[in-house]
Amino acid sequence: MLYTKKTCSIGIGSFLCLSLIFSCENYGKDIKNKPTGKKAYATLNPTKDNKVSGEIRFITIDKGVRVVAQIKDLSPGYHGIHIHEFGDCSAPDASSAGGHFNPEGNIHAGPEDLPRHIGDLGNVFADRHGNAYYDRVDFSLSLSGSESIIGKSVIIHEKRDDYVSQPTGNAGPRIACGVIQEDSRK
Ligand SMILES: [Cu+2]
Ligand SMILES: [Zn+2]
Repeated sequence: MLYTKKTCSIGIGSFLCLSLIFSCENYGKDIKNKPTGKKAYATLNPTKDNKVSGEIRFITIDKGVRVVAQIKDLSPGYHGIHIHEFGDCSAPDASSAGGHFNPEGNIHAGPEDLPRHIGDLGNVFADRHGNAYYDRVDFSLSLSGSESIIGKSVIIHEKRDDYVSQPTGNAGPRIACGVIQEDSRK
């Protein structure tokens, strides 16, 4: 009787303890991804003769900017994604968006490389249905100050960014474009 009771209380004890650990972990995660500053977004629209569209969001968190994008109607495989220097998608081929956003005059590279263009976000990967999902924390982006990305544009390319070819990663034509705007929604 006593033995059973003891086992039971140990059981409940560990359960409570485990739940506490798990909820603490989740609590920590929430804190880590909690917006701590400005947010921004861009609606991606297809350039002429393309049908690619999507949305990208930028959320300032504790140590960087979380970038989350959802893009559809791509050809399967990798496609370059960059922030370009002008918030102007008006040209049919989006050439009006200019080159990669690069206020520090660095070389073109991959998103995890330093130095790199601030705009070098790498590639999105589209599945066989043409859907791509991108979610990473970037430590070079900023939504405020002189190198803010607000008012710039996001471009999706037809080809994979090779992270090496200068100054564009040889990512080919621009297939979607969107202007980055501050998101004041709560
Ligand atoms: Cu680009
Ligand atoms: Zn670049």
